[in-house]
Amino acid sequence: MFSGTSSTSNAVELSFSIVVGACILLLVLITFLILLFLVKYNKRRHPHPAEVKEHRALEIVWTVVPILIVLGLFYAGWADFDYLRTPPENALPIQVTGRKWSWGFEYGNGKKSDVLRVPVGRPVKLLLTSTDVLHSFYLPAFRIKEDAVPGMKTHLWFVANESGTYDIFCTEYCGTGHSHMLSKLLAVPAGEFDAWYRAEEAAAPGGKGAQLLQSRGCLGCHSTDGTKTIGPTFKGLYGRTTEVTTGGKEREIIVDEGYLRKSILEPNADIVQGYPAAMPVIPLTGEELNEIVEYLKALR
Ligand SMILES: [Cu+2]
Repeated sequence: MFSGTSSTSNAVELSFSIVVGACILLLVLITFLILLFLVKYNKRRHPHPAEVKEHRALEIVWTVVPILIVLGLFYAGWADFDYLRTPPENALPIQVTGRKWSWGFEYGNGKKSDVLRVPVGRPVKLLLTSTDVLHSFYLPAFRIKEDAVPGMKTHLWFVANESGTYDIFCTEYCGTGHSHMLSKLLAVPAGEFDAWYRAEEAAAPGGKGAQLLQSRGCLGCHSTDGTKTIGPTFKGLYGRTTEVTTGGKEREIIVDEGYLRKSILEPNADIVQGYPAAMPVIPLTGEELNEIVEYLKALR
C-alpha cells in the first residue's frame, strides 16, 4: 500500500492512516446526525416529546459497534508495535552510542563511523546506549525513535527501501550541545555497503590522533578548522594565549603540553572564558592521550 523510504515508515503510516481515517469517518457521521436530528426533531415538529423507555436492539448496536471500532484501532496499533519491536534473526547489528554531543556507530567487525551507513534491502538492528545522560535516537524519515540510556541496551530495527541520505537527530534534551547532536544515515546499495564493510580503514589524515578525536566524539564540540562551536576550536590551539577561570579566579595561560593533558583528563579544572563548563571526562589510555596531544600540537 505504501512505498516509503523504509519498512518502518510503511508500517507506521499504515496504522496512522487507519486511526486518522476512523476519526474522519466518525467526525462526518456524528456531525451529520447532529444536523439531521436538529432539523427532524425540533420543537415545532415535535411539540410533545415521545418517551422511549427501552430499545434493546438499539442499545446492543451502540454498545457493540464502538467496541469493535476501538478494538480494531487497538489491533492496528498493537500489530504495528509488535512488528517494530521484533527484529528478524538475520538483522545486521550496529552498536549506536549517544554521548555529549555526538552519535557513534560501531559495526560487527570493529569498524567505527560517525555516520550510520546501512545496506538497502537488508534488515538492520541498532543497539542503542549512552555513555553519559539520556539521549534519544530519532530517524524521522523512517518514523522511528528510541531512547539511548546509560547502562542499558535499547533497540530499533528497519529495512531501508531506497538509497539516500537521511537526517538523524537527538530528540531528548541533553544539555548545551543538544542541537549539535546531528548525524546522517547513508543507505547505500548492498554491494557498495559490503565493499565498504570489508575495506581496510584508510589511514585518516592526521593519523591516529585525528581518528581518536572523531571516534570519541570530541569533534561534536570542537572544530579543527577554526569554527567556534560548543567548545574552543582545536585549530591553532597549541601555543595560544587563553583566558581561563580556575577555581573561580580568572587567569591567563599559554596552551602548552601540560595544559592540553590536564584539560583532557580534568576538563573542568580550567574553563576557557566564553565557553560553558560542559566537557565530560573521556576515558583514554595513556597511549591514546599521547596520540591526541601530538595531533593537537601539530594542528596549526
Ligand atoms: Cu542527546
